[in-house]
Amino acid sequence: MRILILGGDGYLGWPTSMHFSRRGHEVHALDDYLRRRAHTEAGTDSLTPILASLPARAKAWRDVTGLEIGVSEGDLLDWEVVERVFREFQPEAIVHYGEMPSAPYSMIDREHAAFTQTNNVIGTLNVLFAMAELAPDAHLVKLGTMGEYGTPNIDIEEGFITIHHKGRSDTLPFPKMPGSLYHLSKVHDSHNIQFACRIWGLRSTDLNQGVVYGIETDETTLDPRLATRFDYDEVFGTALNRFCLQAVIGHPLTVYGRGGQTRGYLNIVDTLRCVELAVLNPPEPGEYRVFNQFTEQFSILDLARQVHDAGAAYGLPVEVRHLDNPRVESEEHYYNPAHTKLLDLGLDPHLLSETLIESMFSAIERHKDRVILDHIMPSTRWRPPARERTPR
Ligand code: USQ
Repeated sequence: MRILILGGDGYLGWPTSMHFSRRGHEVHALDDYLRRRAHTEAGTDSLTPILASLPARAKAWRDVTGLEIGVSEGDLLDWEVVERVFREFQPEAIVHYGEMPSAPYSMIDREHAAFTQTNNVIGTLNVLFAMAELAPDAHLVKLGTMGEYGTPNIDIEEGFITIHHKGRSDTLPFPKMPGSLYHLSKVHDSHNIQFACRIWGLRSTDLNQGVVYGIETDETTLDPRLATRFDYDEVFGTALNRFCLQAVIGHPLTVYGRGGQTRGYLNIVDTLRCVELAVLNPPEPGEYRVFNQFTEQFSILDLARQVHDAGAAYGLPVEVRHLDNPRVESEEHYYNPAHTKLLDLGLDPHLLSETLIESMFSAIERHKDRVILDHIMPSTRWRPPARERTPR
């Protein structure tokens, strides 16, 4: 199959490109290096050293495996780029990771919020128009997020809920109450994608993914040049990856608030398998479907305790520290989202166990001299500090 990977230079996009290439698909990866630029501006970097560009990564892939990954460097906001890639590559499936992925980044200030929403919403709109005009039979596999739902006090369904209201009923999109302007950008995308399916007859799978952890996949370990990035800073690093790195370098684990915040989590190798299952089992034309993509749920404190215990077994003394929560979110809440559709398609989850945490420790240890300490503690706050009231 011809598979276009948008955001093909990222933490998930690059391993996904290699995963499909190795399984005999024709892969083309597009990226504008947004994340690399954001790191350069902030003075942060990936823990793992990664090659300097997509062409360099594709060359390393060819050297190691003899396989080709086509690459383009360009921005989804640039219609000429999008049109050219769709016209020349004629994708049958599009895996769309090509967005600004960080909740804290979107909450830094007005400029970062506007950039996040413009970049994500308009980029995706361009993809939808390119599909409608140039690849109407293609299947869009879009990376959404579990955070679109927020933490409602009822069970979360996979995308839709049947509502009985004043004697009538209908199946409607599940209500969304996201917790950041980044998560909101994905809600806006979901509405636009569903519209394009309903009105233009496109087909799409929206993968509402939980928080991903892990550092290695079957392909990244073939050669050091094929490594994927690993972020641990407060803006781009996600909870479990940050905790594992903090344990290795002897930094207290940064639990925000009471730590009862519960989210769905999955291993990076399961992300690749979920995306593959979605691509290989496309919906009908006109269909918009949603899969909740995670394998287990944990509270932040559960995770911190697991890292603490794995650290003890590994010989790392780990301290768990509760910080003032920089975010505005519930620290104790009900959480019970459905996640059966990917299991029904054949997902065989890699569950978190001490062995996996220990294997993350050893992968992190190899690069611990690269850690930039200044960017581990959170500094982005959801609410500006309360202003002093000036007496009248
Ligand atoms: N948290 C801590 N300590 C930390 C980092 C995070 O307690 O050092 C807490 C946060 O307060 C939050 C939870 O851990 O309650 C998850 O935070 P996160 O930074 O790991 O993940 P999040 O901001 O939700 O975003 C990440 C990805 C995003 C994806 C999302 C899936 O960056 O791209 O959409 O996970 S989900 O969380 O299901 O919405």
